[in-house]
Amino acid sequence: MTSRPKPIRPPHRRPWSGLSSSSEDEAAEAGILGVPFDSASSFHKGAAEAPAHIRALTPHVAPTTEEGLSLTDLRVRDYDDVRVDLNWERYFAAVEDRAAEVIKRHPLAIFLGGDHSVTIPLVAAFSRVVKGRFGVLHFDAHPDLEDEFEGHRWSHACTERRVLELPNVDSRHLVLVGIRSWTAAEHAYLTEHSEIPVHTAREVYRRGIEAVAQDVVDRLRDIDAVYLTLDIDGLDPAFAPGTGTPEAGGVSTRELLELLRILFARLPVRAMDIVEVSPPLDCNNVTAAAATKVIYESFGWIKQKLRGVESGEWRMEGAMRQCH
Ligand SMILES: [Mn+2]
Repeated sequence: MTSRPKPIRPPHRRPWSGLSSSSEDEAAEAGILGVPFDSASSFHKGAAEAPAHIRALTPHVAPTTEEGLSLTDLRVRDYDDVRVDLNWERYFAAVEDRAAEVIKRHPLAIFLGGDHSVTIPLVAAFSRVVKGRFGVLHFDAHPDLEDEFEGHRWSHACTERRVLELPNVDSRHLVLVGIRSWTAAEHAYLTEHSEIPVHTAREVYRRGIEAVAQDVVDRLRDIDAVYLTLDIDGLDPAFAPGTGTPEAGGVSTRELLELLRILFARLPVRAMDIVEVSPPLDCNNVTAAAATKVIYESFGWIKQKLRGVESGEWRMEGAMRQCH
């Protein structure tokens, strides 16, 4: 009997560009978990399709950063998705448990939403694992600070109110960036809680992303760990049209990458989620490609960090000097 040889695909034609070699790799630098849930979305849905869709793009992505840093020696472990359960409480409990394992095992945990409600169990998991004080960077067009929305405290408009209820988050360490739409209740809450730093999209435009990033670094400087929650609608709809609640006047993908580059170099970033990418609302994968770019750059930043923070910092400063 003759057996037909299996076609051999080049490494970057495999999921995660071939960086995810073993599903059992506990020593991987980055662990990835999908949370395909969008039932808490208040407007257009579709974010549940994002984890599978982003994965499907990755065989076509070259395993390098934008500055040519090779990622081929980086190890990534993909934990697949937390399969959706129609019992919302049981589902979020499962997400929290699975996420806690990923955060415990890997220097960087990357979570793919889902709508922004999934951040509630993800940050709860972070709180459980990290134990010490931690900071949260909330990149979003909206503050997500409603106490209850559309009859539920787990709406995607309530994410950061639930985060503030965790024992090891101080409201001074929840930093909002990209904001440009508020409900009356959110505005009242933020007026009452002036200790919560808010950097609007307009402030980013007027002061520049580096000045804003430095303020975020100063605010979170003495913190033990940082969680980044990235709502893709923080980007301008020109850069991220495929999302349920687009809001004009946002920051660019370039500015987001510069912000994250600075935060990764100077703060103990341990976990990141990317939420509200909605493939059925997207146009030529523009939004999913922005999310994928952020993930691959974060692979590069964590690689630089694990090989020594100094070199990461130096590379960043060097790159900045070249630009000026
Ligand atoms: Mn949000």
